[in-house]
Amino acid sequence: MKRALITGITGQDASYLAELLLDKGYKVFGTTRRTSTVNNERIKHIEDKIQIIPSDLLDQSSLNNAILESEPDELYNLAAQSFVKTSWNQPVLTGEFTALGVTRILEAIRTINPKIKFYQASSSEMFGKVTETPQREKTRFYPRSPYGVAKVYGHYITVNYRESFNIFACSGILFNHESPRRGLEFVTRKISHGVARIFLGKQDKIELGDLKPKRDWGFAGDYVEAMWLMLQQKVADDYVIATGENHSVKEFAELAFRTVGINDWEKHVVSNISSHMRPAEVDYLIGDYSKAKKVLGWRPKTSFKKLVEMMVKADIELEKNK
Ligand code: NDP
Ligand code: GDR
Repeated sequence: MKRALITGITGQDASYLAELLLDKGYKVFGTTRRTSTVNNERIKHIEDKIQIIPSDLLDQSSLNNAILESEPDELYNLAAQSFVKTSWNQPVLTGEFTALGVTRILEAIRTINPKIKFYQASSSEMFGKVTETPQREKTRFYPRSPYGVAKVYGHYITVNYRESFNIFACSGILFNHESPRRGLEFVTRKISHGVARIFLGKQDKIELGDLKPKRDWGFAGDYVEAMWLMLQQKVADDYVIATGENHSVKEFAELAFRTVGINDWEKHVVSNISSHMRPAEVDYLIGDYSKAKKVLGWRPKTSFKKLVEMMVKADIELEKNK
């Protein structure tokens, strides 16, 4: 039985990855940081099948201990301060978690068991103000937020430990991926949740920021399979994971409203650009996943329309039962 350790087990991606690994017969361990209230919503349905280990990205000994306790064959580093907007309010902490946290884990692997295969959750935010379209593995990074900068560090330290110490370390450069388990502060879930509540007569408007930015949005459940595939290869490498299609925030909102039969959607959306302004914006992302398709045999399975419908339907069910 293979063993896997996932950092940030309470997060969106970790919940899907844990399901996938359990289905494949893995023994799954996950780390949680200490919080004053338990935050296990996303993994409630599998809680009895996984083993939780307390550990924080800031605390080296807790990371060492997580590895000593779980003895993993594969380690997936999904923990991070992952909200781009917050990274301007907490730039140093974002660097500590999202950048230096990666080095702490790699150091733990290097000193405890360098045979552990490592996955780093890199991001399309590293491309930021894009220098090439579509973005691929060799596209120059131009991050636009403390989060993006921290992810660039995490990416290069992963490459560096692979080249310096021969650790099997992969970096998955994942474009935005969403699901009904997405945090409510991200724009897609904010929209699907707001649309559900408007449909049920519980609210009238959603306040958003700029509706123009475009993202390459995929389904998180499809993307965790790519993470696993990367660690099953003979050689460690880096891959872009995306759908190859992008849409604006406006298109997402329009489709979400149409899903519930509301066509005059603009009546329900307030675009308050100044109060949601980011000091620097990422306007346009679209990924080229041809390397992942060729080497990993991976491709996205869920269309944009299906994703939007899935999220709105799930939020209607959630809000109906409240
Ligand atoms: P989430 O925000 O849903 O989950 C992040 C996880 O990290 C949570 O479990 C959180 O714990 C944990 N965490 C935060 N800070 C610490 C810390 N100091 N020590 C230990 N754990 C911590 O993110 P996603 O699931 O969406 O993303 C997973 C990873 O992939 C992240 O690294 C993200 O940056 C990256 N990524 C995500 C993309 C996306 O579109 N979803 C795209 C590209 C990259 P808690 O619940 O306690 O807050
Ligand atoms: P992003 O996701 O920054 O791409 O990072 P987010 O959903 O926060 O923003 C996407 C775009 O929508 C615009 N926007 C709004 N965003 C939010 N959150 N709330 C609003 O009301 C709103 N109105 C417009 C934003 O300005 C932006 O242009 C996500 C995270 O999961 C990262 O961790 C991950 O690395 C990247 O995706 C790839």
